[in-house]
Amino acid sequence: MPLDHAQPQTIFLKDYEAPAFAVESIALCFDLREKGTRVLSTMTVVRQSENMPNLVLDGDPQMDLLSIKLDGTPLPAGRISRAGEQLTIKDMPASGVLEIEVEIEPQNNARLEGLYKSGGNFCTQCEAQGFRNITFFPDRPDVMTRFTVRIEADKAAYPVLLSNGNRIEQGDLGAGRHFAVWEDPFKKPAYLFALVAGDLGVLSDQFTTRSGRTVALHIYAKARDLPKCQHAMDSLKRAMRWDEEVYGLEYDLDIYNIVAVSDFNMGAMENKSLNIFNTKYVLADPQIATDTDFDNVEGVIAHEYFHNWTGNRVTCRDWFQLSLKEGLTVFRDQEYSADQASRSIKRIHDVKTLRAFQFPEDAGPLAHPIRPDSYIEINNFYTVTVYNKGAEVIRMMHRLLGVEGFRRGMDLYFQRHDGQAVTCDDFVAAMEDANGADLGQFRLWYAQAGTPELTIEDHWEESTGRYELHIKQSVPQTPGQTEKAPMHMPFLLGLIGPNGQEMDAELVAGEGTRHDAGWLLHIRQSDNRYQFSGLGSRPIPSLLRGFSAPVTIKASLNRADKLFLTAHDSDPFARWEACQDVMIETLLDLVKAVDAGQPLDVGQDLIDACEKILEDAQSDPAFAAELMTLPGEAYIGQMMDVVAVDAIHHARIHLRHVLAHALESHWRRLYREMTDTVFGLSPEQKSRRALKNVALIYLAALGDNETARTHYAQSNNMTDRLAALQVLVNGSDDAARDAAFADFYDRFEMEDLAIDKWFALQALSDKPDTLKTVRTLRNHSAFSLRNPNRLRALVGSFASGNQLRFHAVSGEGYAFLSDIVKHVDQLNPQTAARLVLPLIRHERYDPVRAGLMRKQLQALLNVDGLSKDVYEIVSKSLM
Ligand code: 0A1
Ligand code: ZN
Repeated sequence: MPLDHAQPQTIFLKDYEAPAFAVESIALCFDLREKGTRVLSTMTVVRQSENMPNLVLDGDPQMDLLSIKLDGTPLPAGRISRAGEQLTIKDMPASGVLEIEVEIEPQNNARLEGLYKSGGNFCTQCEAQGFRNITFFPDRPDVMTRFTVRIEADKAAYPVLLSNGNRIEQGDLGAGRHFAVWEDPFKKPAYLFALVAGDLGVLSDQFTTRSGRTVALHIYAKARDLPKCQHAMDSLKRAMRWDEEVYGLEYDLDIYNIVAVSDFNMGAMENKSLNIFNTKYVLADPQIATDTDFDNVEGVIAHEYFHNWTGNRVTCRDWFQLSLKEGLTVFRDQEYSADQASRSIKRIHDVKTLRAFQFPEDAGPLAHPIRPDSYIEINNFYTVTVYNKGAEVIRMMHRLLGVEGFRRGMDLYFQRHDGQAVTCDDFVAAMEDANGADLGQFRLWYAQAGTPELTIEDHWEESTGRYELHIKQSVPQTPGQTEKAPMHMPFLLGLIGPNGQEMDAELVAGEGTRHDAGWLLHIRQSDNRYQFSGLGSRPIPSLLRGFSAPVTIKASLNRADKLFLTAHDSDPFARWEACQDVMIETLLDLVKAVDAGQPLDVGQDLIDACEKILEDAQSDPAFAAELMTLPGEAYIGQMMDVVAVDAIHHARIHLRHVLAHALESHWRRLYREMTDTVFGLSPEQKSRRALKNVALIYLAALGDNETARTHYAQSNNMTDRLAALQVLVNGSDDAARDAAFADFYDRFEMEDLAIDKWFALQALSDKPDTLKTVRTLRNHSAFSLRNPNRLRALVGSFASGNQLRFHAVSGEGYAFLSDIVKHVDQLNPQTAARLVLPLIRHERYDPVRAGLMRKQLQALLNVDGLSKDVYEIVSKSLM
């Protein structure tokens, strides 16, 4: 049990109570100094509930309370009590003005929550509960108030002073100091408060809304990074336009600021009109950012912008409702990105992310519904479940109600709830009421954890021309939820004839409708039967097109059917899925053969299918690249009862080797044909680069190191450079690898984001001495336990991205990780709790590994002063 939280408290959704007091307005004054910052808060507080005489404010137990006055008079000690995170003011009158002065130490704040320093500048992060580290306040999202913020600071060191809303005053204070006053006209919860003070450059632009208002757009970053901010700016303008066009949503202030900071626990934060971003999601130029980085910047810029309506204008009543804003906003950013380039590739990427991270979470000790019922530390619930499965749940409603129906629901949601803090139920009710729909059963998606499993069988009756699909669903047990009810979900189906065309048919039994994209079947029961008539021959079913529900499938489709779909399905997602399925099947067979010491056979049918893909690759190179990318080792592991760490690696290498040799001439041809002489960022150019770099991987599998060496030497952009390094770091040519890594370091020493890649790639190597390298890099002068990006690059990549070496049977990888977690926890518990995750799924491994993993978890649990963040994760994983 951690000492400083003798009994970490669990918070339950069922205990929710409306706030006893409202805060009508708050004026904050920050006196920023190097050795401590004073914060004076003046708030008007109004009682909401007669039978609650005491006002309870949240505040960090370490915070230095200097003075507290009510209506101008200091409060006597007997009226105040402080216990843990709470400050109680007894017998609060029906309304009053509270003045509270505190002193805080942003210069020593390594948690990166509340007010802290990054790169010499002051910045804040208040979601979820960081505001309580700044001052005493009812720090809960249903307390929304009007903020006025005055910032005073040294003028030379902190020329830029920013907060939310509009700047209404600024000036000099003498003695080298200056001030600015910001006022936010919109009521907001404290988690959306932000402040920045620093020496920053700015890239400025403007946007004219469709109603003709001009919005000033500013991106602040270190002066030397400004040239890397243009892509973020362009993305912001595209996102603003998209939200007007798709949802009729306009920006509501005259100014929109983004600040890039290099020490940040997460990706970015949607503070009202003052987004604070991890540099990773702002800075992009072709020299330091890959094509994927460019796409990520665009996606995150859009995500934070979209929060202005889904999150800020309408916010969450309590933190259990987090998916209300996050699931919805992820869905919106996914759709935005899908509209920018290739919709099908975006969908494939999103599904890969869901399967790689959310499915394991849903099947493990930390499984929780997208609206959790309880938590110890809310920061642990910014999960792929709440975010990405949450987005899938929204996507299913979008599919069930249709584009227009969904839009009607969104309109009603804003009409009803603008300016309010609401629940997931309120959202679903708006969708229902706008469409006269019944989403009663559908609501279970908010309450039940676990990935539903569909088992599908089909039956063809030649004599009647009838085809039947029998779909069974079951929702697995998850911690605390043993009884599950069947869910309502959309299942998109195609019926494909022997000529590869969609077949006409009539649905004669079962619930469903015909759409352009196929049959939209409704699954509601444990047992569902659908019958089609009017078919001239047996169809091949194209199942769960577009991944229309976040489920797993066991179907009776044979390998030939899947390869047929790979060649013919008109739904690109389903084509990719069919191909991956055959690859997985092949890989699992190879794993068995490796284990049994038997000869490894790939199957000519798969090789032929791949050859066909490469012959047709010109029409959509990025799609061919996706098709030819082998499932990752971790994903193969997920398909097994016990993860066969080493055999999986060998099987995958073998499959790549076979496909490389069998299709060598295609790889050489494509590598040549996909090489552009001029670099560009158009979707077509990115698409060709993607295939070229997949070709490079296969060429390297032929033992051709020369191509990667030349590829590195000739690369004029980070996508190519990284692709070459990725190959070299696993290759047999140590001299070439060392030379390339040394060159990379020298070239990018001043570029933190590039150096993160340098750390990450070395941690991802499949070489036997990788852990040794990682240990050495831990002591590298550029490494720091305090910078989350660097930590994730080295330690996160190794532990969560290198199954082979992290799970070395010696257990040394586990010991390394637990040691790091122990140290990081003392600085930054939120990040420590994320780093520890690769240890928690011990039940998936053989007894030796599982025992070694549990040993490290147990050791962590015994650490004195363990944070409740890490405590929650580790203790639940040992239950
Ligand atoms: N709301 C932000 C992400 C975010 C969440 C939590 C944080 O601290 C615990 C920080 C940022 C988003 O969804 O972008
Ligand atoms: Zn978000």
